[in-house]
Amino acid sequence: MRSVKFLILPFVVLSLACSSSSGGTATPPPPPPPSGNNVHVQNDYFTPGQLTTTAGSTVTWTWYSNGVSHHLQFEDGPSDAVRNSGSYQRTFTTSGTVRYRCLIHSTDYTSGMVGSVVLH
Ligand SMILES: [Cu+2]
Repeated sequence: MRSVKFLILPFVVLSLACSSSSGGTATPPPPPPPSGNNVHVQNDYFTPGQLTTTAGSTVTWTWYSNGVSHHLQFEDGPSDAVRNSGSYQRTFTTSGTVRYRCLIHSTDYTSGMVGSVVLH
């Protein structure tokens, strides 16, 4: 009898811990804020929306979108494939401002899911 109690108790504790999250789909915690030349692709925005760095820098966009697809289209031409995970890198060689957007969640480079890289 005593050994049965010891088997059941951990199971009950685990069940209670798991039932505290509501709903069926667990949402992972938000990622820590990006630092350096990093941008997070989230739903439906970029963090930071404007990244300031130096010409010659490589910027990395990493998807934290919980499986939702987003896309990068740069105003000066390059684009990434539509994706829902992973990352994309681009090296900027000249100074100036390059705007970009997610084609799925914006209609132009000024509203919706838009961002920019300012290069000095
Ligand atoms: Cu998007």
